[in-house]
Amino acid sequence: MKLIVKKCLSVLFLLLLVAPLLYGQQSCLSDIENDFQDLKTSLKNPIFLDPAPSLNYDDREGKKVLMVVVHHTESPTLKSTKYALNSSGISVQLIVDRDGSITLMVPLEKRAWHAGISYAKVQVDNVVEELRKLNDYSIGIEIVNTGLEPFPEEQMKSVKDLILYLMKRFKIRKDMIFSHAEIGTIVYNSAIEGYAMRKPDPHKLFDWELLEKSGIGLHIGDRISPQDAEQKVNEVLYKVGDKSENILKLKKRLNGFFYKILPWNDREGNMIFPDNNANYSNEFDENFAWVINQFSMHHLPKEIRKDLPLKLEQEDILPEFLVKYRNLIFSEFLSLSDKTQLSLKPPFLNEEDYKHLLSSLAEYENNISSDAFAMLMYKIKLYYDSYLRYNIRSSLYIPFRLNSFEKLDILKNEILSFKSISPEKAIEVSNLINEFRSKILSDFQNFEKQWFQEFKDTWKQKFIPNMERQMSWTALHETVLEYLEKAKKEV
Ligand SMILES: *[C@@H]1O[C@H](CO)[C@@H](O)[C@H](O)[C@H]1NC(C)=O
Ligand SMILES: *[C@@H]1O[C@H](CO)[C@@H](O)[C@H](O)[C@H]1NC(C)=O
Ligand SMILES: CC(=O)N[C@H]1CO[C@H](CO)[C@@H](O)[C@@H]1O
Ligand SMILES: [Zn+2]
Repeated sequence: MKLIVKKCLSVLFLLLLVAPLLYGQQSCLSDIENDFQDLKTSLKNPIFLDPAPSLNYDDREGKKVLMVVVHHTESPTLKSTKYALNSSGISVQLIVDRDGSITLMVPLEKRAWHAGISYAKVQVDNVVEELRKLNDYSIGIEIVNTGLEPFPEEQMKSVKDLILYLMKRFKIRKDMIFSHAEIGTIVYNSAIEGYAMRKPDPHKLFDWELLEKSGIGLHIGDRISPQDAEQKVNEVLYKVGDKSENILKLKKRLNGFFYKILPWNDREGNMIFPDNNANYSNEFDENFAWVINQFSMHHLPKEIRKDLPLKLEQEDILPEFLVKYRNLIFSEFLSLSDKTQLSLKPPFLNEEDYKHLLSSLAEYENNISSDAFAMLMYKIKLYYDSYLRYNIRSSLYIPFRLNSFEKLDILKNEILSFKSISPEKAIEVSNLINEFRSKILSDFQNFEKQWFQEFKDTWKQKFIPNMERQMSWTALHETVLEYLEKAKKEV
């Protein structure tokens, strides 16, 4: 940093002689360095600069910064967060670590890629607009948190200071501070043949009340007593499945407050936009339950919010049947290994080639062993523990599967290139390996099918009904909404 400034100053000195008034000292620093200096001057918190590759962000194309979107990272550390962002080719302007330190990664005026599919109905220069693709209008803050733990005080304090700084610098209104969960809309996901909320971050333990006390965002906070809140929760006005004009009114009210009521896309993948004045049904359907979930995670009072699920799904959908496939594939390998050894035992191979064969088999065993499967299970579990649980993907075990086949090719080539193998034995062993290959291929395919099916069934039979019960509309939601509408008018 110092070096750049020095070099700049000397250039500046020359320029000043030639063209005074043309260049200010600021022009010597890049945008991100200017932001960094300004943050360091304005905030007491430790600030770090670690620019993201410019490939991972771009220009706002003339759009103005209007809002802040907060996230939790899911990744357990600052380092793993940076790695995860970069390796997915995405970005965020700022990351706040557990100790409260702040890392600046993207120039604040630039468009980082953190909000994805998103929507908010907001006021821009006194006109109500439905905005989508909120990366254009927002500054993103990632908060290091696995999604399963509280946010430390130090960290919350830095988030607060940072948002106050951004509000002041970009003239962001206090009602324009959003969670990723509530702007992230609902989408149709063909893998589960159903609708899902895209993002659950930051989770229910995020301290919205602290922010609101400092003039950030709208929240009912302690304007309702825990006793009153508790009592209202038990007063159920509507629940999933109900139909009424009041539910229709409520949908319009929530859209007026900023939420997207209809999903982002329909079953055919067509985008549903605009939402405003759309033909809402008067039913409290599954999609609306998701909207209520989005609203609840941010706006219910702390004492009530704590009873929402921390993760979106409470059902553990870890495929027990994995063990069955592990044993099946491993026993098929053992059988291949036995048959190959029996077929190629000296004198059919010379001693040297036979030793080589045994070590090649052992190496392959390593790749398809119980240990390798245990690793696969562990990864799947991690995946289920994280927020993408509702979005099944096969990408986790595809490398494992590919690896099994690639390494099998290597094994086969090694065996066929032994000097002492006869043409007849080469054919015999080739056939054994090919047979093994088609068996484990069908095992993997069955595994995939069963896993997906199990996931879908659990999703539909257990998770969705649970979620719907949690989201039964209560008098509390209406009370909170009433407060928020009033507070918004006063912004
Ligand atoms: C970011 O990702 C790019 C492309 O994958 C890679 O070349 C680069 O080394 C990564 N940078 C960091 C800091 O990890
Ligand atoms: C509005 O929705 C109802 C029920 O879903 C449907 O019958 C009607 O045709 C829709 N009207 C318009 C204008 O889309
Ligand atoms: C997935 C897996 O188990 N891969 C292993 C395959 O075998 C090589 C060599 O034995 C190991 O380095 C890999 O980790
Ligand atoms: Zn997020």
